[in-house]
Amino acid sequence: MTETLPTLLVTGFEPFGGDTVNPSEIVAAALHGSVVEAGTRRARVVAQRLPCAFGDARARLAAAVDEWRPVAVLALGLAAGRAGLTPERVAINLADARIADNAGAQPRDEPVAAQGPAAYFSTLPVKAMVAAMREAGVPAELSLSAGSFVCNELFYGLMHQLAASGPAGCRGGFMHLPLLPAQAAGPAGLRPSVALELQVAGVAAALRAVLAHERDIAAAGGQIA
Ligand code: PCA
Repeated sequence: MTETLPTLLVTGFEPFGGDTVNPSEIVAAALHGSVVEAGTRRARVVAQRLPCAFGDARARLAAAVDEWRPVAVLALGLAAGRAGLTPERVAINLADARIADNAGAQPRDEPVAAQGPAAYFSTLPVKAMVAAMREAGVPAELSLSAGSFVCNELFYGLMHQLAASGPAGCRGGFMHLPLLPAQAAGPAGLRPSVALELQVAGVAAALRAVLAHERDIAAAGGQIA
C-alpha cells in the first residue's frame, strides 16, 4: 500500500519564445513522484506542466491547487541568462510583455488582478532555499523580481489565490531556472547554463528546505540596486 503523504506541487512551463525545450518542465517531470524528506517531515512531489500563456497558466495552476490541496507550491520557469537557480522574492501586479506568449497575447501595462495589492511576497523560505542549494553544490542566488511576463503573472496569481481561498496553511513561491548547456549557444553568443542533473538536485534541495523551514532563516541578502 502506498503511504498517503502531503503533496508538494511543482510546476514547469512548456517551451516559449523560440526555444524548443524548457528546463522547468523537464526538472518538474524528473521530480514527479519523488519523496522529499526533511527530519521527520515527508511529502510527495506532484508535477504539473503549464502552458506559457497569460491567464491559461494561472487557471490551470489554480485548478491543480484545488485538486491536490498541497502543503506548498513551487512554480518553476526559465530565465535565460541567469547563472544559477534563483528563488523569487516578490510577485508584482503587472503584466507587461516584451514578446507574445504562446497564444499570441502581449499585454502592456495591465494589472494581473484589477483589485489586487501591488505585490505579494513569496511565502516560501527563499533564503533557506538558496543556502540549501549552495550546500548541495548548486549555483543559487536570491532574485528580487520574476519580471512582468507569464512567470510573474503565474506567481502573482498563485499568491492571490492562496491569500484569498487557501488551502489553509499552503505556502507558495516561484523559482527561475537557467538554460541547459545545449541551449547556451545562440545568436547572442554564449549564455550561462547549468546541467540538468544539477538543476534537478538544486530543486530537490530547495524542496527539502521548504519542508524543513516553516519560516525563513535570518541571513544577509537583498540587492543594493
Ligand atoms: N519563463 C517565462 C515564462 C515561461 C518561462 O519558463 C518567464 O520568465 O516569464
